[in-house]
Amino acid sequence: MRGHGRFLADLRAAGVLYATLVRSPLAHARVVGFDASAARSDPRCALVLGPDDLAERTAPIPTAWRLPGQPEDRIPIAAHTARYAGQPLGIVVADTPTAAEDLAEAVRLDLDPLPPAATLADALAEHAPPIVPGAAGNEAGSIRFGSPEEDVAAAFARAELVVEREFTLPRVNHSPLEPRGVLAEYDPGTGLLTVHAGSQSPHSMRQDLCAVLGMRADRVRVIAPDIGGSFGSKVSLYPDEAMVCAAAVALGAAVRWVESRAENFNGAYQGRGQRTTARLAVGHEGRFLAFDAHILADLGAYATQAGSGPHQVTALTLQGPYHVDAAAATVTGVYTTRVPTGAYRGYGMQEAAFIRERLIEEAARELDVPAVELRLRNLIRPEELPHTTYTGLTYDSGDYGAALRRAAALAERPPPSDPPWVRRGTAVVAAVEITAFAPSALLETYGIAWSGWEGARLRINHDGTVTAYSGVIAVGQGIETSLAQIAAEGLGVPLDWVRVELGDTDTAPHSDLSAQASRALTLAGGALLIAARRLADRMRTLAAGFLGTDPDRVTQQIGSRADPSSPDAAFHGTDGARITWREVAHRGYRGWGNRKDTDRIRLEEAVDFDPPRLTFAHGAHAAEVTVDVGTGRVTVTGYWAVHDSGVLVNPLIAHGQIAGGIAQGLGQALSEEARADAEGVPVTRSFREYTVPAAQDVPEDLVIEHTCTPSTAIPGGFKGLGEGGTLLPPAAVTCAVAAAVPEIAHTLTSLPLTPSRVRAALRAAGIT
Ligand code: SMO
Repeated sequence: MRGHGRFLADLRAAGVLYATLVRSPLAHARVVGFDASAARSDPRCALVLGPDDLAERTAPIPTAWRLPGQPEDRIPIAAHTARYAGQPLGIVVADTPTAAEDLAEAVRLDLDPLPPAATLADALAEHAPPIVPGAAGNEAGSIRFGSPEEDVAAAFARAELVVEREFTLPRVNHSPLEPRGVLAEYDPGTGLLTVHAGSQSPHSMRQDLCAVLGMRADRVRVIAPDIGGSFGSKVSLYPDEAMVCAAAVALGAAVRWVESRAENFNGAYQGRGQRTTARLAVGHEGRFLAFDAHILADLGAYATQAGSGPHQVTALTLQGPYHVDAAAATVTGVYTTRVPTGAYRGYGMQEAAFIRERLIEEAARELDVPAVELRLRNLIRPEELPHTTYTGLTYDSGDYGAALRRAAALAERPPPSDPPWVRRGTAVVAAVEITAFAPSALLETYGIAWSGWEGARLRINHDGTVTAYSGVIAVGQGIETSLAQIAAEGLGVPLDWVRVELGDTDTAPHSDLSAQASRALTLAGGALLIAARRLADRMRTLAAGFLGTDPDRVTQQIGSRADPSSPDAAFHGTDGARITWREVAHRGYRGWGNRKDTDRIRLEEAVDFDPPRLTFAHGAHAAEVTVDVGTGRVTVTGYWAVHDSGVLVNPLIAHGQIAGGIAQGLGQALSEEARADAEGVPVTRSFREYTVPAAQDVPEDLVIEHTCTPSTAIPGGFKGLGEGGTLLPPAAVTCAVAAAVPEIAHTLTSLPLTPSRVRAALRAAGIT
């Protein structure tokens, strides 16, 4: 950590102006007036755009992935009705950040309050206020995945035990270290809009910006600088970001906006937000017969780019790593007057794991069999792969039992003697993870309006150094290093000779989904590996020509030094003849040598890679917890994770990714909940009210191990792991609490397990 990163607020721009958003303080209101006359007459003011001005300059954001029956209702930049507290209604631009804040406060909003519907229950109530004008109610359509109704009914009819629960998974904030931000510069001379943005997906942002601003794609360039975390919160264009760009165009100047932490709490989209009724049917000898679920998804005030996507993934992945005779789930989207929800690391799979593993743990308790034993009995075995689930996912490779047995073995330790007010319990849970989200044709079948392929552009420079371009971006996940490793290993050059350039729509290969859905390393890395192997072949062929021998008689020595002028990296022919990598590059650039491929003189490859199918990572987590029955406080005293992400490129980064994911998952298990009052106004607006895990909340001796079943779909055998760590902590911790205090196990269906919630359950059970 050297402090040399360049984040949005670090970027320099000549004559930059500063923006502040004017946001609705109410959850639901008609905007009757937006009086900016005081602000506009202030000499520090450069520009104010209210709803009417924005209506002239912008179109709504195009949405994607709608549910069947979901009304056409796009997110406006110009809002004449506020549908959530914190919704941006206008923008003020001034010569300093302080002036912009002062002048934004001077804008007089005249709001005509409408009744809020802050919760799923409120939004679905009989006389609920309509949130989407013209829609029949606040339901936003439904979709069902899985087995035919009669198969599910038959499986439940055969059951010896049915476990049914209602699960509540609250909204959470992503809490990236760096909030959102945009630096937009418009050059009236060239008509070019250059946007630096904390975006997970610069190409999609450009596409949406073009639609919103009515601009040509060749006139809009989006660049993602270093980004301090995102976790799904920066995947789509936001209205406030679009307003900053519209202001830059209007002014013909550079405008910067850096989101405050308070804004991030109520203006950035949230994650999760689901109420689900789910059942598990268990047959003879504890065989799982069927899962089914009905998911109510809290979409918030608008359907975002992801919209109901995460909840659909919950439905798609409910079955997890287990055999069943039938499985089905229905998702119903519901509008509420709260900030929209969207993608969050784990993308519906954490929710699915929580629901499934809780049902299994409850079944084990009711059957009085060890839960690990029940899981092992029902896991899909390695020799049964590939296996297609009832929702049409084809698991490619893995050994689910090996991971579960290993996690269980790691967690086995003699219990210490606890004081009488402490209960201790352990649980082991499992999940399969969709990774490498592609191929494009599969996305098309799900009605997703993006492509899944990734490109790579790889160039050997005249001095033998290497430049790699990719459309994925860096959000702190170390992807530059992992991609450099893939290129270096594929070419046979030292790592330090490779520079990786990411996230610039002018230079990067096209990428719609970019760094989302545990896909950057697998797909961009897969493309890069293909490009590197091709270039390595061309270098060898060139070298053979210079050495006067056949390519297959040439051996390549990898330089050991971090110095591109080092003579170590060389091709050896027969009879001791040799030529350095650098010299081959140098001559190659000049078109020297006996070259048959004169149409390809440049030492550059561009590869597009659309994999044949999804690839599935998997894992098992074990948690040991103590429950203080006096205070209700849950402490995680041990945590063991076994992951399989195929071939690991950089084990240290893999460890960090899984560890970070576990920490984030523990937060959702124990403390995180984005709450609003009855009027729908957020009450968690800072880290005082919204508790993310601190160092002392994560076990110091966190154990992370890896097993390896290579992907059969991705060159290199890589599988994704960006989200894997977050999938299981809520399930593991909650099941461990259930094991510690079986008297309250049946009530453990809602997160987070705060002391007050646990104590209420303990009290209801007569324990405290
Ligand atoms: S939740 Mo992610 O950025 O796929």
